[in-house]
Amino acid sequence: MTRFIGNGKVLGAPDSVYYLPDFISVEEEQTLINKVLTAPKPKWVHLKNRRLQNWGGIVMNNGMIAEPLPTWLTNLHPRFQESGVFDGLHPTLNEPNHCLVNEYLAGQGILPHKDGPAYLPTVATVSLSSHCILEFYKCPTDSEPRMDSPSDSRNQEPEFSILVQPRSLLVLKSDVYKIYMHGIREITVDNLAEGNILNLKEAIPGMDLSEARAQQLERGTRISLTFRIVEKTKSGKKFLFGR
Ligand SMILES: O=C(O)CCC(=O)C(=O)O
Repeated sequence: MTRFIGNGKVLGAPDSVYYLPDFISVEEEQTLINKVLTAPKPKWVHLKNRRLQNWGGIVMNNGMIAEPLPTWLTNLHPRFQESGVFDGLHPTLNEPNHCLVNEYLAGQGILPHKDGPAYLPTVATVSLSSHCILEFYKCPTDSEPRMDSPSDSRNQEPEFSILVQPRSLLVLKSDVYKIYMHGIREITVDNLAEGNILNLKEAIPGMDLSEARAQQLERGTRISLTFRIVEKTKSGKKFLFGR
């Protein structure tokens, strides 16, 4: 099966959302979960509604002090290349140098936000262990909520949603990256009749749409690996001494 992202373009979504089910195998998923869960304790940053690990360096306004990604993450690079995930973004950069790992317990989520200009405008997310529904909101033109200062849009209805299953790849590009905010509601059960889920057919194969819409999916603990390219990077020494 070819994994070219063009084959997973989500119809009806603004440009551009791609969803590829079974991007990794069950064995690869288990290996990645083990790597995340056995990372050194100080690697975890505990936030109110999730915990996360930062791999590749700390992203700041003026770029990133780059550290190599560990091989358990770079092992996915050939598959990203084969799928063309990061093609056409930059003359020389076409593989991710940064990965934010998020862990959400059932009922945890993330407020709507944009990923911001430190990254080239593509994020590729590999999901592990549990599903979630990512909701998309058009960003008010006068505000720029980012990962570090999200917007509280909990009372606003999302324009559309994507059901993200374990082992899938979700790629957000172009307008959806630059103009839309994405977030995950803090609930424990997802009712698939609600919201405007655009990829139900692909995410729940073997069911017709009315059957799929009748499903209630209970969330478990979910881990997401979110890969991006930071354009401006320096080594630690150069960053400190400005050379
Ligand atoms: O966990 C996800 O799929 C989304 C994570 C996210 O929005 C982020 O890391 O900015």
